[in-house]
Amino acid sequence: MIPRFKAGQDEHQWANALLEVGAIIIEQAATEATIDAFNRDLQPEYERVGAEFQNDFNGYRTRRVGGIAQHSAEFQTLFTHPYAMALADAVLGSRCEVIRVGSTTAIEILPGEDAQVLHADDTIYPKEYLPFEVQISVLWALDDFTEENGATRVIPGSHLNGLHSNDPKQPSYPAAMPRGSMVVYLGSTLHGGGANHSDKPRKALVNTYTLGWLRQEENQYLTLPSEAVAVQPENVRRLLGFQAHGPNLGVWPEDPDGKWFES
Ligand SMILES: O=C(O)CCC(=O)C(=O)O
Ligand SMILES: [Fe+2]
Repeated sequence: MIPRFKAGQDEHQWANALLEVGAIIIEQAATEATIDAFNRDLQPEYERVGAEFQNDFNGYRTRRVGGIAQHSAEFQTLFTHPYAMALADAVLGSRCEVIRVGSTTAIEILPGEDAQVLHADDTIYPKEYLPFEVQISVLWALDDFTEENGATRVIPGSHLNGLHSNDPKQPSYPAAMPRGSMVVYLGSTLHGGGANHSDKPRKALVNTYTLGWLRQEENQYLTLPSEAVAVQPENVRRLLGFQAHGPNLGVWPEDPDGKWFES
């Protein structure tokens, strides 16, 4: 089973549970108002670009939107949520100077979609060189998640299977949870979107956080218009990658404390 916690309770257990089991659920960590406003902002984007990412892996009855920082003022609340930050720090903080985003994706699984293949998100990296956790994913339920409507499925313990394990013989469990909750999983944990057997879409926002010295999955510099970056608060800009990693990596001619961080 996926360990399940309530927002504000037993916080000292969360990181250990995540590292032990590979995934945890934290129920109702965001407010209804945040989720409502986020969903309202994203709706036109699903219509506009949602079908562009359809393929064998993502599915053909799933709509996706990336580069979320430019689409909703509510993004920052979810992206820099203290629970996400604390768990990213607990898993990754000892192996990098700063943590950065990997990707920001809204996912709407439409009725009739099949289950996604179970996979580990960190296979985008050559893990044989990186035999430790390099990222976590924080997936927000933007609708109530049920087994019927395609709640993300997770194989507890699969992060211990070894490199490039994509042999999901162990049982997977649905991350059923009320909207506003998050399921957090390690980069090496097998998981995937569930089949949607209901008659309504199932919406999620998944943000990944990685070691700050790794290449970002979603290239924020080319994805986001600079005006959209400029209006973000400093902590969001930094997390999006607009900062150096220590004194010598990802530097640029202007002083890091100049162009983007002048407040
Ligand atoms: O939509 C979901 O529940 C999970 C999607 C996912 O894991 C992915 O696309 O990498
Ligand atoms: Fe995934």
